[in-house]
Amino acid sequence: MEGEVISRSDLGGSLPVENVQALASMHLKDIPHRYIRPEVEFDEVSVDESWQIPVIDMSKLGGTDQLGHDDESAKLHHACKDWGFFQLINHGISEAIEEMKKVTEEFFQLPLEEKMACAQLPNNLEGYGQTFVVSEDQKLDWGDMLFLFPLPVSQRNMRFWPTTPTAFRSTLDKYSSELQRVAINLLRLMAMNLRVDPDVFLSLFEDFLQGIRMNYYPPCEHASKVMGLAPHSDAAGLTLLIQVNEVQGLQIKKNGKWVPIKPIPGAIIVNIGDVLEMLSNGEYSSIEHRAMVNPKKERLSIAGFHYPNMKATVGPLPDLVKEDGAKYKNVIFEDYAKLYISSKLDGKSRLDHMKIKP
Ligand SMILES: O=C(O)CCC(=O)C(=O)O
Repeated sequence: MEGEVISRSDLGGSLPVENVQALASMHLKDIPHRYIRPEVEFDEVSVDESWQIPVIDMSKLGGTDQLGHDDESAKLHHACKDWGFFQLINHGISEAIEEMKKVTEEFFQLPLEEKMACAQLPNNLEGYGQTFVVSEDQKLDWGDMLFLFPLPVSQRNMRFWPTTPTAFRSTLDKYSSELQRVAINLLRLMAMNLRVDPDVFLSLFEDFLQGIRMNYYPPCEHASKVMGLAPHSDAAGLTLLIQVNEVQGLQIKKNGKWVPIKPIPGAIIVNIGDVLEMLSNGEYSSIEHRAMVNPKKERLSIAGFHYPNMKATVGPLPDLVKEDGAKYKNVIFEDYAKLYISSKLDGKSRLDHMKIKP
């Protein structure tokens, strides 16, 4: 797998659509029908405030070659099995996070023409625009995003990296490597919890492809009728997300209900992606989630996706296939990524394609 070039342009892209921040600034009485999602009003949202994702303390998890505090490792294992989502505190990268939040806010505040210097090109995922728009009649998300592949460094396409604010590039450079360090530590600990060889597990992630998606959701007077980001699970192995401002909007699906996540200030929200669900033969769950919009305030978030090598074969690890057999097919990650990108966001439907029917 060494030296494989990740030809991101081969992965496909999205159809171009209107800039939502510009659309929102017009304060239209009625918003275009493509943004209206009738189903939102009927979805059940949990009002039980005590129902929250687990909190994991990284400082209690030990080093990279040993299991740390048994209780905290067990908590991590249960968070991955039962929730597929948790908040990570004491992760040690607070300074990089704060700096990244600042440049992200500054980027989205730029005039549209300046942001468009980083606009997506046809059939390319990276840049400023939108993703997962694959047909002209599909419903649209109430948000814009800037997506970049900061790692591996050799694969960076600086064409899409903002030069304003001036600190953007150096800040993302620092943030992406610190975030990757946290992701690798977590993956190693998860491998140990799953009782698989951490080196074998991590070798699937060789080259450590990382995507960073900066989301901007403008306020919407019809917030109860639109969605910032449609329900989906992530294709990645592991996603590490931060909220840029205090506006909530992330919801996860649990027992048929949408559970709003209350971010702990400074925490990283971690979630299991489809790849980890497949590798763990379903022991860990990739959870459906969505982003809702605020009627009055803009919302920003930054998702960091940690993918396996594009040429890696992803499927249940032999040690985790028990008597009931493999629950997922094997797939080359590049093929899964193409399938993921070429379809609209639709819950866990793409992962369902990988399931072996009993
Ligand atoms: O904005 C959020 O909280 C969720 C973002 C997300 O799910 C994504 O970028 O894939």
